[in-house]
This record gives sequence, C-alpha cells and structure tokens, in this order.
Amino acid sequence: MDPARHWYDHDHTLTFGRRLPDGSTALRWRGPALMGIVNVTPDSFSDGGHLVALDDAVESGLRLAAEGAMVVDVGGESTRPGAESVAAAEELRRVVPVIEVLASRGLLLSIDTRKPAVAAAALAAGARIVNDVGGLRDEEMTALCAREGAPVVITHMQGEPATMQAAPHYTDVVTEVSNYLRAASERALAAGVPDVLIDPGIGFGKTVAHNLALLQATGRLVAFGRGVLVGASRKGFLDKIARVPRPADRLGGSLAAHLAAARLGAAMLRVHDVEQHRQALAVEAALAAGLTYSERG
Ligand code: HH2
Repeated sequence: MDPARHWYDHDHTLTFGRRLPDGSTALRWRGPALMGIVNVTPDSFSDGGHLVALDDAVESGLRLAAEGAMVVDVGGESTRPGAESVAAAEELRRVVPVIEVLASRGLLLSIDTRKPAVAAAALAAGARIVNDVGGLRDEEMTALCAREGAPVVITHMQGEPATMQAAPHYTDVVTEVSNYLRAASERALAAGVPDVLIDPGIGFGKTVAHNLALLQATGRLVAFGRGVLVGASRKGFLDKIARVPRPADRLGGSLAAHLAAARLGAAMLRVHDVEQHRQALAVEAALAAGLTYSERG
C-alpha cells in the first residue's frame, strides 16, 4: 500500500487472463471492496430442496450485489471446522446452476472450492475468480487457473477442515503464514496464473491468538504488493472473544475485525452482511478523512 495515501483511497487491481464483459482484463477499485458470500450448502439435498436452494442462492447473490458487493463468492462445500468434505459431483450440482444464473445477470463471481473439477465447471458456467481455501496446494488447480486465465484467492490453511481446529500450532504464526503466502503466490504467478489475492485464512487451523496476530499483521501481508483478502465474517473466534454463540449474531464482531483489517490496507473483505459493512466502511473512511472530507452529495 502506498504509505502516502490513506487506506480508503488506495488503488487495487486484479488482472485476468481473459477479457471481462466490459472488454478490460483488469478489475480496478479504490479502498477495501466487499466479497459477498453465497453458500449453497443445504443439509439434505432432495430434489425439492434443490429448487429451493437454487432460488434462495440466486436471490441472495443478487441482493448482495445490489447492496455493494463487487464480487459474489459461491460455494457448495462448507469448510467450517469439523465439516466433512462433499463429493465433487454433489458440489457441482449445487453451484453450477447458481453460477449460470448469476453470471447471466452480469455479476462478477468467484467459486469457493478446493476441487479443480468444481473450479473448471464453475469457470465454464461464468465464474471469473477461483477462491481456493486449499491455498493452491493442488498443482492441478494451479494449472487450471493458468490455462483459464483466472486469478486466484490463495488462502492459508493449516491441516484440513475436519481436523484443523484440533490443535493448531505455530512457532511464529505471522512469519509462517506470510512465508507460505509469498511462496505460493510466486509459484502461482510463475506457473502462469494471471494474478492472486492473498488471504491469511482466519479460522483455518488457528487459535484466537493466532487470528488476532494475523489481523494485526495485515500490513505485513499488504507490503508484499498483492491485494490482501480477509474473511473473519461470523467466525468462531468472535464467539470466544465476545461470547456470541449464534453465528448470525456475530455482525458486531465481524465489523470490528474487518474495519481493523481495512485500516491496515486490506483490498477485499469476505462478508455475509454486505450492506452493514458498506455503511461501516463509508463512515470509517469519512472519519479517517477528517477535515479533508468533502461532501459527495
Ligand atoms: N472462509 C470460509 C470460506 N471461504 N474463503 C476465503 N478466501 N477466506 C476465508 O476466510 C473463507 C473462505 C468459511 O467457511 P464456510 O464454512 O464455508 O462458511 P462461510 O462461507 O459461511 O463463511
């Protein structure tokens, strides 16, 4: 981040290997952008439930975009601690129809998956960005994104979702996560992936202390010169700090964590509550601008 400029007017870019609908090959934005979350992860997936899930997912994607999400992230496998993995065929069945509809409505979509087969189908259906919480550990995923010209969100995760919260351990969490993200980005770019965002992976094999250290060190990741994505929305560490057992009640904690990351230069925030984050960022930016703030009408 350019130290001469405030976080709220820093320019960010994400480069694509294929043209976007407006003919450009780069997405440019100013200040922290919002990535809205659409989960297509129903517990049971009867045929009746499928239609309901499709309608709900499409409606929520459109709403998040209308509220100000620059990107809408569609996922068909929960990666919450303890979650079991889902077969690729099932994940595909969940996400592809949603992506087809939302892409046809002009939304910029990312596919949240660790599976190359799911990413390939999602890109073919109209998604543009791959959000790989597996952190591009799979070479097939790297090759696919290079071939398809899709930029990737590279996320750090220690272990696998089923067991990652059992006993997270680091000697120096910030250095280890930074080194991982730096090496993974360099590998991806050398393999032909057009661009990356890097993500410390809040809650992915981390204790409360690890998550706090990483949020506080957002600036160290920003200094690599790649956009930094932070996803703390409704995560379990907020409950441990502020005692909020129900994830849907964790908006206040999510906002506090994300505003801290924004002030330290995060380029994108992955959130469930787009409208409330848009408001909070607008006020935070106005306050930070202080006397230099001018009415925008
Ligand atoms: N967190 C979740 C899922 N995908 N992607 C990125 N880049 N960063 C994250 O922190 C991240 C992510 C959390 O997992 P899930 O269990 O799917 O819940 P939800 O998608 O509702 O946040």
